[in-house]
Amino acid sequence: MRVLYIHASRISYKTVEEAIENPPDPPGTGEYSNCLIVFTTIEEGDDDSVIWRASGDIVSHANRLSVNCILLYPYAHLSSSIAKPSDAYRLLRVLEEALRGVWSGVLARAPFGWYKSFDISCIGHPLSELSREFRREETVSYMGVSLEEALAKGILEEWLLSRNPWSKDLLDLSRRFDIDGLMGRTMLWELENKVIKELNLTRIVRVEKPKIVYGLWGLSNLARLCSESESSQTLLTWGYMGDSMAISNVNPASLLESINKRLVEDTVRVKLGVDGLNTGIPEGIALIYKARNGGGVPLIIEARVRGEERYCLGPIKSILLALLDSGLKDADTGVTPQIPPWTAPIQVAILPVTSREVEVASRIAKKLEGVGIRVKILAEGSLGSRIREAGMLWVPIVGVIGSREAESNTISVRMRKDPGRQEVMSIDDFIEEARRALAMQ
Ligand code: A3S
Repeated sequence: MRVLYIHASRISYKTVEEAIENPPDPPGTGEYSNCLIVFTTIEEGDDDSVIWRASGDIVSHANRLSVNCILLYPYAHLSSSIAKPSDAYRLLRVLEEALRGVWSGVLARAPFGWYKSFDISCIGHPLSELSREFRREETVSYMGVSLEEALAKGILEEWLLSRNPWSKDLLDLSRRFDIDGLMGRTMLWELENKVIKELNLTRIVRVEKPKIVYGLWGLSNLARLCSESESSQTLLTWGYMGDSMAISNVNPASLLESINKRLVEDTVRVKLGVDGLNTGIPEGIALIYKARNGGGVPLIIEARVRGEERYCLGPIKSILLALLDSGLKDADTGVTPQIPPWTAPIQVAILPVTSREVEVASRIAKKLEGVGIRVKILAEGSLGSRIREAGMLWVPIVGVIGSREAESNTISVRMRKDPGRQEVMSIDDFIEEARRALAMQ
């Protein structure tokens, strides 16, 4: 389906002569002001789901222009593969009904099947001329109707359709955590290893990358991969670290909860199969995490595939981004955001107050690395800016060494999970405390 939008201060038209045998609409004239004219060509293969998607776009454009009228103008000239008149007319009526359900202004439709003369005064601002095309997507439907129709009828929540669940804040945060760089890969490596170990995954299978992994469209892709995968206890992987999902016969909800309980608390259960979302899975449930800005992130699919209970967890990168997202939700309520210490790329930051303490800081860092802890010495800039830098990276443990601590072979420690408490302890006690705090729960 192709449309041409014209924002006109005025349009008038009148039928001149019949363009097809027995046009379905009678001859007539029309005149409208401050109108969004939608020249519409219905193309071969268009179906109701295309119409529902177009209706959403038309209304949002009409609202953006704050016009007081939408004029549907049947127009057979925007495509070289136009639908035959009977199909075109039926779908234009469906479009008119779909718009009537969501548009409160004047809604008009020019007569179908006629040659018409018309006068238009296009306003000429940057959004006053736009063209769009709408294509059929996989026939994903919900409760037996297209997703757009389910949305328009209020049986499906808008945020579940969102394909981009991540807010600007989250994208800024994931850049700060360098999600595609070394820091991010460390976090994904830790998560992937924990998933493989806890779910006892015994094989890794390469699959093609799903087109979309978020929202209901993404769920439909992941569910298809889940149902096609030969057996459970498998890690399906399609790219870099974290581009993978676990297929197991062990329900991963408790694993997800142990990583961060909000990843399960902040989810919506969507029924799959016959009276839910048709995803190629006969029956099941999907847990979709509701992102801070209202998008949908499928995290778990519970399914019955070929008679076997089967669970799909992931993609791992979605889990990591949802982790950061739930941290931002905590920050919204004044709670210090955290990540599981065992995933933190920097687990301990050591801050020598002056250059005189750098040497002792290095000695402590070496001892921590010796027991497998990821540590970084922050020595550049003022102490305040370095404490802020450690906070911006959600570092679980920060140790400060001034001249007093250096002389008494101690360190002043602040645990992120208890920001009010600051404790001076011996280096050996500190190393024991760090090992305990950073152990994988
Ligand atoms: O093609 C003759 C007239 O019949 C209608 N029509 C279509 N409209 C949209 N999509 C299709 N696939 C159509 N097939 C037929 C139109 O009303 C068309 N008339 N000359 C203009 C009227 O200004 C016109 O396209």
